[in-house]
Amino acid sequence: MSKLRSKFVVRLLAGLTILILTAGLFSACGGKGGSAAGNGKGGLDYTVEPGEKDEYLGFWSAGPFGGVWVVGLPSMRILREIPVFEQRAAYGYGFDAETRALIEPENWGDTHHPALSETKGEYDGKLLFINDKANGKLAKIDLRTFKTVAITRIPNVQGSHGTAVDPDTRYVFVAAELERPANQSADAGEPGSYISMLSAVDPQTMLVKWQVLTPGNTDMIDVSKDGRYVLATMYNTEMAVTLEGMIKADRDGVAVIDIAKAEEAIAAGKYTEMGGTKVLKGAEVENLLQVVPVPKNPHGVDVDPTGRYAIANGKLSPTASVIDLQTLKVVAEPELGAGPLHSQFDDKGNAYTTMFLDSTIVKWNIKAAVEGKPKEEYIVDVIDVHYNPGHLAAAEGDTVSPDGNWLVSLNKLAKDRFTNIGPDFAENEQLIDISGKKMKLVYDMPIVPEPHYAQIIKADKLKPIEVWDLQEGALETKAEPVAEGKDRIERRDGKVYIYTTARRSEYGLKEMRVKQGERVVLNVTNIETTKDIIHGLAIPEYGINKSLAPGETVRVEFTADKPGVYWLYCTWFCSALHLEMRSRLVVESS
Ligand code: K7E
Ligand code: CUA
Ligand code: CA
Repeated sequence: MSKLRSKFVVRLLAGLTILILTAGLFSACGGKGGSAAGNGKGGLDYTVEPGEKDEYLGFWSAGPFGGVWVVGLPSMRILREIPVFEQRAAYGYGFDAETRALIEPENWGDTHHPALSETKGEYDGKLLFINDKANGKLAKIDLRTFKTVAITRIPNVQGSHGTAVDPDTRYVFVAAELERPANQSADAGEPGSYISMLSAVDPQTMLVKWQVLTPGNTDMIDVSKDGRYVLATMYNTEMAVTLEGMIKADRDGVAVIDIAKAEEAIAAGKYTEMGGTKVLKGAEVENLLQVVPVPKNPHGVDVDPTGRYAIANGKLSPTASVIDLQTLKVVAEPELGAGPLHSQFDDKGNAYTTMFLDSTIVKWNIKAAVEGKPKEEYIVDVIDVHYNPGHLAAAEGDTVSPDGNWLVSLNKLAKDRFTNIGPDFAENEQLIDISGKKMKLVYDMPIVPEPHYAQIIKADKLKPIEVWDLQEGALETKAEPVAEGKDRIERRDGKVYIYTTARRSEYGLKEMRVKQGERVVLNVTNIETTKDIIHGLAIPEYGINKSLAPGETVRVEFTADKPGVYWLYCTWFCSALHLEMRSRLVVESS
């Protein structure tokens, strides 16, 4: 018997002993399997009983749904959507001047990469950033309210793609995947003259502080754990415009940009102005940008929790490239399987890499690979997923201390996993227990297409509000809170100001009488102080549709150009008399 096999037998026996012991434990206490200890088959329990709460929250990019799904883990229950780049009636998002200004003119987006804010390399639960690949935008979401509070258009780029923060959220970095001519007003120009760049955005002001031109398209990015480098894979170092051209070179590269050097160069005025921002030519500023060659057309690049290594995935090569961040040299190219795309990490020195073509996740030991150990030793385990995984997301996975318990495989194809729903299939998110040596698939969660990446944070790091403070709840739409009993209509400065309240089951004003042609400012406060009592207000004929959480005030403006009677009605089922909750807008013909 080979040494390896005898080792395996020893492990098997050890495993069996543990199994027998734990089985004994559960039969002794006679429970359902214990909540933390296991579900009776070894491993973690993923059941979250009715009434129980999830330990983690996952923020899923919703792809062309233009927003974010919030998912509880390990239950994999969808808890809400955060609308970002697209109007969403349920939340009244994009139905007032302020939120409409955020999403217009496109009113759609393609979100890929959520990036939670960090402090000292840990998710701090304050902010969430997400890109819009379609329209070159970046959004900021406040995690106290789960609302989109800012959207920035990144100048000079098409396809803002990879998105990442540094360990103290000094910047949000955004890659520009799709190259284009430097001057869009000129004719198409020679493809060789197209540009791509990496943008550094200030998380507070959401202004682009600087951009760095790169010698290839920037695709996926990550930041080193010491905040020194931002790294970007470039699959098109050829700067070609055809598929054949993009896969011509044997090696492409990872651009490594020194953040402090960029700041120095900006301070020293070594930039050119382009599209209103300061642009550094990566190749011309000394020590600003280095390219680490990796096998052709890499995709994901992920820095390991220790900060020592960055893993670039081969996509067209069956290998990952381990880049030593002290020397910026590739120190190992472990062979993993077909189509490696993205990596995540646990707390034990292992990486988990998706194999798009093999439909597997490979768990491998970084140290063993760097030490040049044989494949049987650095590959710890391989699990089948269903099917064709893109990203994967581990609990606290991009921090300096991943939790090493849960991993989700975000599979692009579901094929035979769910009931037929016509030719547009669901995608499949699979929950995997990574607490043991062997990965264990525990749950399939169908989801509408198509998420790309997700980040998973300990839920107790977030401190969301439940009931708005009256003043703060009026800020978003520049409204004025209306106190109970202060319902009124005022005419001044050529406008009609309607102030009213909403509570179960009535609006303060039963009737709102205006004259045809008058400009109306409607200001409504939900004066409830009980959590989860949400009211809506819709006057469809005037394009009005808002929702009001307890304590929230909204302001909408319209011109009463159509005479007649229009009911303002409540769109959230708030009480037994919800249907009766309405107020009459009477527009008297002039
Ligand atoms: Cu889908 Cu990160 Cu946009 Cu890879 S990207 S799969
Ligand atoms: Cu208020 Cu329904
Ligand atoms: Ca290439």
